Amino acid sequence: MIDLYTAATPNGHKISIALEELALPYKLIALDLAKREQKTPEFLAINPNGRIPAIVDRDADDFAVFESGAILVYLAEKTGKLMPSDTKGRSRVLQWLMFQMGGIGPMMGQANVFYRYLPEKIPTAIDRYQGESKRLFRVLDGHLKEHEYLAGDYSIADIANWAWVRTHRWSGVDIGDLPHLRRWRDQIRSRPAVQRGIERPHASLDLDDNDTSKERQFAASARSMLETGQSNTTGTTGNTQ
Ligand SMILES: N[C@@H](CCC(=O)N[C@@H](CS)C(=O)NCC(=O)O)C(=O)O
Repeated sequence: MIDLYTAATPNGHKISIALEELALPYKLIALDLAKREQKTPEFLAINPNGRIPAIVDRDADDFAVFESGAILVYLAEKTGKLMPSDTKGRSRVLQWLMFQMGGIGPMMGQANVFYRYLPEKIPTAIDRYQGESKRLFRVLDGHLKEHEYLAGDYSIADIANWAWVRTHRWSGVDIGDLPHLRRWRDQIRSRPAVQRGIERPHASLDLDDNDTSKERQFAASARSMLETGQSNTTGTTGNTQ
């Protein structure tokens, strides 16, 4: 059994999707980020960075893993699924996984902070992070023009990137002119395990609809995390990068 510490965010969804795809039994432990449950001493013992997601593998001497990319690799290697084991195939998956971890996630996370959460609107910062997110989306679109998935068969690289790309509207980045990215987004969204994964720990803001009151609520809760985090020694920024 795997304990999954999570919340309804893109990084959390990567892991619930992977666990659903792999049909691994898991126990969900939903942390309320606005109540700072990710900063308790108990959770910091599992993830010293004080952020979700994290897992504890009860079948492997309570081995704890934090950082969503590292968790995905751990789960893929544990099961021998969602990532090939040959050197080149594995490297291709890791390249697109790192692309998400080092690019898509941080850029969209900062776009959310400047576009949605901070009360002060700084146009150059918004343009910078939305522009860089869009540039990265174009890279994905160009690759997906020639490939069904990012790295050979459907893999943890697709899961990691998809969990963020689906939230493009929240970051204010349009994908109307990126047909291959939209094809891939829709194809992955149709997978039953993916649909279950994004409902864990509970249904999140539906990023494809325009419910402004829910949006306001979600942004207010993220904003409060951002503000309370400023003086905290664990360096929280309340964002989802
Ligand atoms: N690089 C980390 C990022 C984790 C992260 O930013 N998690 C966010 C939610 S998606 C979080 O826990 N935010 C709460 C906080 O900053 O206190 C990963 O991929 O696991």
